[in-house]
Amino acid sequence: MTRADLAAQAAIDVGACGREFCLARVRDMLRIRRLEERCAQLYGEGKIRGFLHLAIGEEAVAAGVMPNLHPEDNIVATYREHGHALLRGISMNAIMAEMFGKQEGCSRGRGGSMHLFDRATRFFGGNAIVGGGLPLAVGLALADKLLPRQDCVTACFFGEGAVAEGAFHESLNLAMLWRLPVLFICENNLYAMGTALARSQSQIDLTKKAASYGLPTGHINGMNVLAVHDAARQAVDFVRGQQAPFFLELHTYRFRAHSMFDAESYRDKAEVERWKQHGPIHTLTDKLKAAGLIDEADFQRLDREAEAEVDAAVAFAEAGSWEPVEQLCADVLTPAPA
Ligand SMILES: Cc1ncc(C[n+]2csc(CCOP(=O)(O)OP(=O)(O)O)c2C)c(N)n1
Ligand SMILES: [Mg+2]
Repeated sequence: MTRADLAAQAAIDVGACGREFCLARVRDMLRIRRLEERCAQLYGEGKIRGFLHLAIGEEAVAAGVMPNLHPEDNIVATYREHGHALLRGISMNAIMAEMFGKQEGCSRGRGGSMHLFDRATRFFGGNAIVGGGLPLAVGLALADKLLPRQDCVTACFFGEGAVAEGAFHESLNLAMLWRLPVLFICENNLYAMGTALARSQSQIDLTKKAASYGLPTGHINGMNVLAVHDAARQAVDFVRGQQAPFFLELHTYRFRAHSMFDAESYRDKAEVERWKQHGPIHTLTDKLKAAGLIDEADFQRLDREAEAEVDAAVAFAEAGSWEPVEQLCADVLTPAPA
């Protein structure tokens, strides 16, 4: 994919995509947004504990990429993965129960926010380690190649902070050397905790790092769900068809703090406000309204549905059960006595 192709994608208009397709993307992003807003509230109430990283503002990433994947494809994500898990098909009930630490959660309450996992949908986490998902994705793709599981793709999401890790470079190198079907999706939200990319990297065009290992690359406005969808469709087609890796950089921005503990002293409020003007939900909704494809009532209906789904998920999580303490050591590997 060339830069010219990507520029063409920026011009994708809602009319060409159609009302139903666009409504589905609004619905997807609203489901993520309302789920995460409620998580923040529940965190304040002490119902959700531990670490919590929200992707509010970044919803177009998961909403643009996920519809392009097949059920047999693998997904690996970071600790900012609630939306990815949800749109991959893990139920909101199972996600919320996991947030609460209840055994009805998708990781049986043992993972929490950062470790959502679901074998049935081939959602292989939820990774707390920066860059930790990349070798895992390469391993999954290698297994697919050797078994073989034909025509599968492994989609690997990671933040731009991962490019500072050796695992990033080793993973891209091996994926290219062994021609493994991995779609590397870099969610470049400009900051790794409080460190701006430009403060830590001499080369901030991350596609150049990937290109140095021979991967084909593309970069795109990650706040525009239609552009993300189109770029991801082409990238997924490439990876599936060529059985070779591809690197996609999505320019995005988180509207909230890095996690629930972050004074945000590394960026000013005006910058956040500027990015909010490009918020993925309202920009798409505004375009759809301007094109006469939807009206406010359509939006309100989707919003009510998302809120109702969240209400039901919270009730499910509240009614869930704690793992009995006797099971504390189940699945814990202990070394054999010497
Ligand atoms: C190997 C490792 N080093 C440091 C950390 C601490 N840490 C947690 S999140 C984070 C920033 C990662 O930023 P980025 O990859 O850009 O993802 P984002 O949080 O922006 O989505 C760091 C340094 C970690 N989890 N793992
Ligand atoms: Mg980042």
